[in-house]
Amino acid sequence: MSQPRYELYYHPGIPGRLEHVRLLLEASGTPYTEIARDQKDGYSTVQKICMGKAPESVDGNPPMFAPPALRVTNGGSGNGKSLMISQTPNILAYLGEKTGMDGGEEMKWWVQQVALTALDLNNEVHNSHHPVSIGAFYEQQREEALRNAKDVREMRFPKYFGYFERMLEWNKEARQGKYLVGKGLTYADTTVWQVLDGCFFAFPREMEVRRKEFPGMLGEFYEGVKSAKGLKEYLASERRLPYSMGIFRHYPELDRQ
Ligand SMILES: N[C@@H](CCC(=O)N[C@@H](CS)C(=O)NCC(=O)O)C(=O)O
Repeated sequence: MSQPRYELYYHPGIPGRLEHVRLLLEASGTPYTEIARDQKDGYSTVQKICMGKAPESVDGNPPMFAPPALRVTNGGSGNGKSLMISQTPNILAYLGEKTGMDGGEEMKWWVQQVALTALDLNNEVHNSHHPVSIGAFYEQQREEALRNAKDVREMRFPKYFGYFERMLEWNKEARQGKYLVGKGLTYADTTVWQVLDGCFFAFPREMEVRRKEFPGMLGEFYEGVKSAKGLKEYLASERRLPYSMGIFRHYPELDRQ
């Protein structure tokens, strides 16, 4: 039986939400291609299928709301057609199960719970620079962004980081795990790691202070995941895109003053 083929649909130049999916695949050593980066005119295919008013459906799959999306061929559906799904946590749950990055039957709901929490923080950080309108420029909502980013840094960071830190302690106590859930690396770890890494880029001053407050999470855990098998090589490669004008943006005025 042939291996499933994983194709990712996303914007070509930013880590964005697809980075959570890339990290899962890279950490598990699973091959994939990116339509917008690996195919000539691939981005117009992404736009046709995932964006716009009337996105095209593929192989009878339902229409996509927005990128990222995953297309699986040879997935064992038995009907010879591909499966196409969107929504970051949905893609993570699907691939987590296929690659063993979901912690297995006993742990998978907790893995998903932690990843969903990290994605909530992901959204809050995005909204810190776009608190009024996703469609408008940052400069048009700068005043509100200053207020919102302060709230995210001062009120929300301690709540999220405290929870992740408690997860680490719980997992260490319950099963001597060095990651968040269970014995090995799961997509809970890669998803949390990506959000923390984005926060280090967006709010370097704030994160330097928080590192001292949450040394387990922002020190040991953060460094440990960074050097995990598969991720270390990926993070040093050209496949890892730099942050720019995506979810994580560095506006010095939004950082701790
Ligand atoms: N909740 C969705 C959000 C998807 C989303 O906002 N995608 C962005 C890029 S990160 C996009 O390209 N949106 C285009 C649009 O909304 O038209 C997910 O997690 O996948």
